[in-house]
Amino acid sequence: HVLTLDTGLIALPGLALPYAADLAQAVQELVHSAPWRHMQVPSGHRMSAAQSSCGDLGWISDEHGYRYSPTDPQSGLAWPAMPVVFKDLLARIAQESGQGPFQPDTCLINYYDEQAHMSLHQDRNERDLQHPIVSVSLGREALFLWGGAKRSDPVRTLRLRDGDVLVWWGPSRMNFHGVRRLEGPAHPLWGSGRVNLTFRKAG
Ligand code: MD3
Ligand code: FE
Repeated sequence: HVLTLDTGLIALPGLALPYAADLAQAVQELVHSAPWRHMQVPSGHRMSAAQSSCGDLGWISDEHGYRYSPTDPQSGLAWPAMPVVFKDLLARIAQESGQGPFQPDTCLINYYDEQAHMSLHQDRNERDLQHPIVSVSLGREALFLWGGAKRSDPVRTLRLRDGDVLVWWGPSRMNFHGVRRLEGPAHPLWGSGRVNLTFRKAG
């Protein structure tokens, strides 16, 4: 079912669950080619969530700033292609949400362990901010922080569970957001961590 949470934000709880086994295998293969890494942010800190990317572009961060790159700076090679199961899932999300077809040229893959979090931020490195962002939560539950268009706006908390899909566009696309911490028990397939996929059209 589809829940409208705000203008430009819908949730599709558990929609990715039937894809879990194939997604787990695809992520495992992806991180074989483009291993998990903790990017450095311009302030010099290392992000606590580990990341990888696939598609024509990948999100990177270093001492010079945040941007999208056609190559993985760690290998100098193109990012791995978007796995078929990612595209299949995205087609299902488009069908169910009525917001597609999505034309992502990248999927950023975040991995959270027990200690990881993601500070409140906006996503604005994409060339055209009109394109929706689709996020897919896999594995352990997370306490998600969901603010407004200004950093100072009040922040709500939302529990993101295994298989939950969110589609963000319009005014919600610019909401500040973050991940406070993981919650709940380990997951039979994903273990004590959590994986989040965000599909974007960045270029
Ligand atoms: C709202 N990821 O990768 S998913 C990120 O759980 C990111 O890993 C979090 O924030 C995670 O940038 C949150 C939900 C999400 C993702 C992207 C958004 C919400 C968003 C982009 C714009 C607005
Ligand atoms: Fe984000």
